[in-house]
Amino acid sequence: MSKICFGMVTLTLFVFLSACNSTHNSNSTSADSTAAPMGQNELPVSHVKNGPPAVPAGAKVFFVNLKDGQTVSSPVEVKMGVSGMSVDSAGVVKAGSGHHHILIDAGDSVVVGTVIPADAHHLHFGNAQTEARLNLPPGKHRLTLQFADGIHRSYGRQMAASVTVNVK
Ligand SMILES: [Cu+2]
Repeated sequence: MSKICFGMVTLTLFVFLSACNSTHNSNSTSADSTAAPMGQNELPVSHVKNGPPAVPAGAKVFFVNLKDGQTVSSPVEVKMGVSGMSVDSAGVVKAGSGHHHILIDAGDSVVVGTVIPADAHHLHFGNAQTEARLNLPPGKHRLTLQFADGIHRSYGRQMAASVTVNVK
């Protein structure tokens, strides 16, 4: 019982802090140069308001073992690759870091800064996984790798890659 209560308090506090942080960010865009460093979890200023940390130049994601147009059988083994950024568990926003997502028949990227939904078409790999097995029905399917920050905010098109596979 007390554990549950503690959890709820923590969650409430987290939401409260997040809300404060959002408000702070949106109100301080014109005063960023005067903002004092607050700690290592503070989000760096980026090109998107309340968006993820900036993507390092040249960083990208790629399917290690799948090529566009490849015929595969289900369950489909997927190896998820990234270069120029590191893979970490979800929870904390760190510059140059994030985790993988696979979009199944759900477009070629998620708009930068958008929190990626969690449903049957948007899979999160928030334990820093780099491999997955997908059960897919026969036919053509569009698979998209989408990298996002520690709180699931998409890094956008630059950190996305897609292939169409033909499931036997
Ligand atoms: Cu996620």
